[in-house]
Amino acid sequence: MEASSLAAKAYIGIGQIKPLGIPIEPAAAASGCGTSGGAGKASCGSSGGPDDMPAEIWEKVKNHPCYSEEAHHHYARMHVAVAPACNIQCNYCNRKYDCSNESRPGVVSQKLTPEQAVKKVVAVASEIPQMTVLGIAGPGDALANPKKTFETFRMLQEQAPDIKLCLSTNGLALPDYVDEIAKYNVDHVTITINMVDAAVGEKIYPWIFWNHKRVTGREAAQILTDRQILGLEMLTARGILTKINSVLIPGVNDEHLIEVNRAVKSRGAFLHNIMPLISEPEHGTVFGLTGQRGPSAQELKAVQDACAGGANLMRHCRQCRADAVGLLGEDRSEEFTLDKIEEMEVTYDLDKRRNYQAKVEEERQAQHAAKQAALADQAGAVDDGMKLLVAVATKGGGRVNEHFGHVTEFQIFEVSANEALFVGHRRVDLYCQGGYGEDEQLPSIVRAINDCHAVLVAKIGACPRDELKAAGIEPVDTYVNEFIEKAALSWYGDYRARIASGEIVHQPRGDASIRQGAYTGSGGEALTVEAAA
Ligand code: CLF
Ligand code: SF4
Repeated sequence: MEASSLAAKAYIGIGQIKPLGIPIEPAAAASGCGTSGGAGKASCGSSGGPDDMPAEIWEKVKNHPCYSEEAHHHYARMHVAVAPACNIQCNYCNRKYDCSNESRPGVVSQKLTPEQAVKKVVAVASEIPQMTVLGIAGPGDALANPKKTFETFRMLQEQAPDIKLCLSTNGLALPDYVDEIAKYNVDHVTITINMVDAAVGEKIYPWIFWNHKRVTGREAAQILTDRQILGLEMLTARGILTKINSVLIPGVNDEHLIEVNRAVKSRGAFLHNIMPLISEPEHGTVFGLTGQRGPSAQELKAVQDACAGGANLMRHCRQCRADAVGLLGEDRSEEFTLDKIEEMEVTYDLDKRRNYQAKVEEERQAQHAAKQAALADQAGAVDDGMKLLVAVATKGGGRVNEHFGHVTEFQIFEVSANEALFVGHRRVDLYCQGGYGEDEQLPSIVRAINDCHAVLVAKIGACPRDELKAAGIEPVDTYVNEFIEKAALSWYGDYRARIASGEIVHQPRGDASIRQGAYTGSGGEALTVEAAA
């Protein structure tokens, strides 16, 4: 079909994408970091801290797991699936499944009424005191279901006033609801913007529903992009933080996303989240059925890197489902099904939540200070520009503290002589199942981190160690419980020393594949299938 044949013509390979280098005009009325932080200030995005942004912005992002990379290790979010209908069609979506704005196709949801949703949020907030954000992210479009969306926000504000409100939208209806969004104190809005050019858009969107009729082709894409940009400008003018999600579709919008990044930065977007297309035939989407592939890990990184200097990037997104509960990268939704909630004794104790979060904040500050002190020891090395990727096994606390066999997700750091930067994560299937290593999982784990020179772990068995070595990835278990950045820098220094002594010869690495399909980490089983409207 059209999408795949066009894909073949327009493909942009790794290395062909160049950094922007184009001056960005700041938005006049913007309040997000994208403008106040200075053009391209790398620290003023999801990886920024209180010193990188105005105090009122830091207040909004410091405990939002998606808007602050650091916060996502400590604070949880939840979604309630109150918005089944959609007003557009994306070629990567099959609404029998979930909304690809914020969730992967193939993982299904339990549709809730606003009353059920609020009950669920209060129950979760009582059990998980570090749950700080409620998002409405499908399974359709939050603003194509305005009554249910805003009724949920209204009731929740009355019952749990400390929870931040967040919504995700395709943007078509956004300009009509900006006042309502402001009225309910929704501080964070995600708009999925995959293009700012209707010629690109018509390859992604077959139709939109607009002014009571279906509009197709380039006209549909033009209306959609105009509405998205208008909505973004209106939110920025009201000081509401915005995050732009873009699905990277190789051959369709890969190079174009650099233009999208520039366009949204100039309109005050706080963050840009470039996510890989997830596309399999069994999802039943147009792209899945026409063989449109998703990007490799290096293709995704190439586009993200090419956007350096534009809107700040989010790199810790987990493309979570529309009923996700818990920390990013874990899913506790199974613990909070409606029947289980009915049996729970729920006490919403605001003081208890505040006290708990104050302790989380203390621990976070202590970790931050300890990490800075550890990094100070590493400063001063001569940087010749060589950058390497390392995969890290961690179960939290910012340390190398997980066994290789227990990893469901590696964190990836890009290391140079004096910097170790988080650049993403890679999902893998558990190697250790029921106490034994599953050797058939090893090739897929190697493929997921094949662009890395080393994997830092707390412990690793002989078999995976040999297999990794054979693949050219160095297993490293000498930094147990060290802070990740310090360990990565220290390994890098050692690696350079071994090259200099002739012990090893440096070899560039290849590409890695992004794992497709549903997350199989902590308890994320599919819920009831609910076909959306
Ligand atoms: Fe949910 Fe989205 Fe709000 Fe976060 S998710 S509505 S901003 S609370 Fe977060 Fe999930 Fe990525 Fe979305 S990790 S898919 S960016
Ligand atoms: Fe699907 Fe979301 Fe696109 Fe609507 S906006 S078609 S629900 S991915």
